[in-house]
Amino acid sequence: HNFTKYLCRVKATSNEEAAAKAAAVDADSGAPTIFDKIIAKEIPASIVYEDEKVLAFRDISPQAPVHVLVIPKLRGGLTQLGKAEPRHVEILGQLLYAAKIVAEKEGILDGFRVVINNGPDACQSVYHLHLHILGGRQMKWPPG
Ligand code: TR5
Repeated sequence: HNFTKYLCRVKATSNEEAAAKAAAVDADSGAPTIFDKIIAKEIPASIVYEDEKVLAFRDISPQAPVHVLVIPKLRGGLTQLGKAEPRHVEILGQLLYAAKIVAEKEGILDGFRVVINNGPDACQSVYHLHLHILGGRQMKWPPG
C-alpha cells in the first residue's frame, strides 16, 4: 500500500511498479477503510457537507487551495467506480450533485475539477469510492 503511494509520487522501476500494483489490487479487498472511520466519526475530519447519503470533507493532503473529498456513506459499499453496478446509479448521481454543492459552498463555481482515481494505474490509494473536488487555483490540462 505504501509502495503504491511511492510509485504514484516518483518514477519507479518496473519491479517496484509490479509490486506496487500487486499491493494495490490486494488493497481492494472490500475491507473497511479509513473513510469508514470518518463516516462513523471515530476519527475527525473537516466536514464541508453532509446529508443522509454522502459526506464531504477536506483532504488531509490538499493538492489545491480547495481539495474536498465526497464519499458515499453506504455500508458494504463501492470500493471503486470500476465496480459500479446498476444499483449504484442513484448514489453516483448523488455524489456528483454533492460535488456541485461543495463547489458552490467553497466559492469555486467559476472553475473546479472533479477527479476519480480508479485502481492502481490511476494511483487510487483508498478503496472506498471518492470524488476529489479541486479548485481555488488555475488548473492545468492534461492532468498528470
Ligand atoms: O489517492 P486516492 O484517489 O485514493 O485519494 C485518497 C485521498 O485520501 C488522498 O488525496 C489522501 O490525501 C486522502 N486522505 C487519506 C487519509 C485522509 C485523507 N483525507 C482526509 N483525512 C484522512 N485521514 C484521516 N486519513 C487518511 N489516511
